[in-house]
Amino acid sequence: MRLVLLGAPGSGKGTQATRLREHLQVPHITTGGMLRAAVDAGTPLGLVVGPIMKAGNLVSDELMLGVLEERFAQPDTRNGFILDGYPRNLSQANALDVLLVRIGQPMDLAVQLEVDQELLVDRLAGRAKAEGRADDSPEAVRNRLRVYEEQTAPVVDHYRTQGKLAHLDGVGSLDDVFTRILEAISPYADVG
Ligand code: B4P
Repeated sequence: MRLVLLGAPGSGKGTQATRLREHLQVPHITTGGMLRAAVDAGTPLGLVVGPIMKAGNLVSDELMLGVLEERFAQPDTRNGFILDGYPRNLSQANALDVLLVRIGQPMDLAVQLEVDQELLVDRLAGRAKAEGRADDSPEAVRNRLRVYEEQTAPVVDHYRTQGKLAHLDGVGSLDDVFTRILEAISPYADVG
């Protein structure tokens, strides 16, 4: 199964991807997670992207493509993947199409999780309290939601046009949302 998860910050992409990884037994590729690991380790990449992420802005397309290409060069991606956090704009969506065709792994489906903005803000405020993530401050969250509307929302149409979009309600319990995703991906995966 080759799956892309789309949705605003706080829509549950990372949360559901973790569950899907166990279920589908394919790697969860999280660009946000990879960048946070680089920041925590103080690598040259981390030093560059740390302030950008803290402000809730997008890291440059060029840097992100490098990170992604390196990840897809790992052998564990050959039997499928769950991609979470990429693409975040149309240029990344086009670059991803090219990359996946080049490695002979065109994606099966993009799943979009739809959640109202008010609920997104509540969820991220909850995570800010629980985890203290640098980009969950109220100011960064406002910016991330704005960046999503301006740059990432058009990616949904990119996949709709390709006939590869499943648009799902992301509101409800973690189990409810997970069940909706399993139903949407069932034609593409042996998910039991
Ligand atoms: P990400 O790590 O992708 O952050 P995110 O959009 O907030 O989503 P995340 O997956 O973490 O949260 P989730 O919705 O699961 O990106 C962080 C930053 O990295 C970006 O701002 C950018 O700077 C950079 N970046 C990453 N990829 C990039 C790219 N391709 N190009 C450029 N820059 C890039 O969950 C949020 C909260 O909601 C959690 O607390 C969770 O418990 C809760 N929640 C989830 N589902 C719920 C439910 N059903 N009910 C109640 N709460 C729920």
